[in-house]
Amino acid sequence: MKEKVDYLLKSMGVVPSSFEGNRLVYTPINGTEIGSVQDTISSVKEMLPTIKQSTEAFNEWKNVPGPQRGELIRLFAEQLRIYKQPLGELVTIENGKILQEGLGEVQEMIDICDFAVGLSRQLYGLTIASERPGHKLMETWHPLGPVAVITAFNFPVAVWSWNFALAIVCGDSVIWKPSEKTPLTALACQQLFLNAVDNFNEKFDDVPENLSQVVFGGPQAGAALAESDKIKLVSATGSTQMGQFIAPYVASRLGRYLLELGGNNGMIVTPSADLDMALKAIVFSAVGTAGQRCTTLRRVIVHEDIHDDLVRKLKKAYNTISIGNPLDEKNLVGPLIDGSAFGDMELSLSVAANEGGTVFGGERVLEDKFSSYGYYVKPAIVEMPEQSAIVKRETFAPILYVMKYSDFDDALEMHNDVPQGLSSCIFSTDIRETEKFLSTSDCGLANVNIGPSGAEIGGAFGGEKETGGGRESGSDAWKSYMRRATNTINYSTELPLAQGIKFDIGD
Ligand code: UN1
Repeated sequence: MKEKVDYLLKSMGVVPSSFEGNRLVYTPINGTEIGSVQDTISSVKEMLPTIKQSTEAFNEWKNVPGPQRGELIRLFAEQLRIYKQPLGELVTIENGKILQEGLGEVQEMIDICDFAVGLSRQLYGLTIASERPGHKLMETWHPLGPVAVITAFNFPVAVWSWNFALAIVCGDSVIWKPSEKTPLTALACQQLFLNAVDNFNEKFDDVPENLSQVVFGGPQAGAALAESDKIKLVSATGSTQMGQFIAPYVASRLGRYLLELGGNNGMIVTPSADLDMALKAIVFSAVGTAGQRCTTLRRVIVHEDIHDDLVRKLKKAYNTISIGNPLDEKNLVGPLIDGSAFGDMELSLSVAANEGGTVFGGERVLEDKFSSYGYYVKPAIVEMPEQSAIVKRETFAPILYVMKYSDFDDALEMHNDVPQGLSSCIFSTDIRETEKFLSTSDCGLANVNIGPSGAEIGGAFGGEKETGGGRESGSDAWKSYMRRATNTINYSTELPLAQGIKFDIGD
C-alpha cells in the first residue's frame, strides 16, 4: 500500500521523503504504514514564526482585488479537476471511506471553489437609509486576517476546502492543522494549491509566500493557534470534546471561532412516509462512510404502526451490504478509522444492551482477510425501548438506534431531546407534519424526505447546541471570514447628531 501512496503523492507533485518524520501514518484498510510526517509544532513558541509569516502574507493578499483572489481559487479548482482521481484514491487509502465517497469529497472541494469564485465578485455590503440629511450609512466588508483551520480525519480535505476557498477569496491567509490521522491528503492539497499559485503568478505575480501553510502536530498545535491574538478566526471541526478544548483558548482572548462539532442526527418516520424511500435514505446515511460523518444518521424515531415493518426491512437491507476494501467498487462500507474507534463502538453497544437495547449486528468482520489492524464492522441496529443516556451520546461509528413513538408531538420532543443539534429529517407525505417538523427541529440542518447527511455546499452548514453554532460552506457563511464595518459619511455642511440630540457649543 505504501508504494501506491508514494505513487499517488508523486503523481500530484509531492515528494514524500521531504516530509518524513516522527509521526507515522497508517491506512485503516489493513493497518499498514503508508508514510510519515514530521511534527512541526509542539509549543506556542514554535508556532510563532508560522503565524508571523501568515500575517505578512495577509498584509499583501488583502490588497489584491477580490475577483483576482477568485482567479487563484479558480486555478486551484482546475488542479482539483485534473487530480480528482488520485486525490480521491488517497482520501480512500488514508481515511478508509469507499472510493465513491473519496471522489465525492474532491467533488465537494471543486463545488465550493466554484462557489467561491463567484463569491469573489459578490462580497456585498449594504447601504442603509440614514436618519440624517446629507448622510450616507453603509456596511462594508474587509479581509479579516490569518485564519486557522483545524480539521478532522473523517472529511480530511472537503471541510478544509470549505474554509480555505472562502478565506482566500475574502482576502485572508490560512494556516491548516489537519488531523494527525490524515496528514498526507493535506500535503497533496497544499501541493495542488502551490501549482495553482505558479499558474496564477504567470499572469499576476501577486501571491505572497505562505498564503497557505500546513502545520503538523497534536492538540498542542491547535491550542497554539487558538491562543494567538494574531489569528483572527479559528475554524475547528471535530468532536465536541475537541471544541471544548479549543474554544476556551479563543474565548479567553475574546477572539472569533467557528465550530462544527458533534451531531446526533435523527429521522422521524411517520405513517404516511414512503417507506421504500425512507429505507434507502436510512441505509445510506447510517452506514455510509462507516458511520463516521458528523451528519451520519444515528437515531430513527418511527411510528409504532410501521415500526416492525421498517425494522424488518432494515435488517434485511443491512444483511446485504457488502463490507470490505473501500478501493473495491462493489463494497459500500469500508473500515473504521482505527482500533480506538472500534473500542468506542463495542463499548456503546454493550452500554446500549444494558440500557435495554436489542442489538443486531455490530460485530467485527474480515479480521482474517485484512490484518488484525483493519477494523471492519457489520453496521449495528439497536432497538431501544426509550431514548436512554447512550442514545444521547454521539458514538462515531455505524450504530443506529431505533425508537417507537405513538404521538407526533412526543416524537418531536424526543427528536430535540439530545445535546447536539447538527442535522435532522422527517419522512412523511403529510404537509402538516413536515411543516411542523421544520419549524420545531432545533438543528442547523432540517430536511424533508431526504436523509440527514450528504448536504450540498450551497447552503450554510453547521448546527446548534453542542454542535457549536458555526456555519461554514455556502450561503452567507463567508461573512465569518471578513470584518464588517459600519460607515457613516456626512456630505452636508451641517453636523446633525443622531437621535436629534442638541449639543450646541456656540460659535
Ligand atoms: C462532516 O462530516 O464533518 O453533509 C461533514 C455531509 C457532507 C459533509 C460532512 N457534505 O454529509
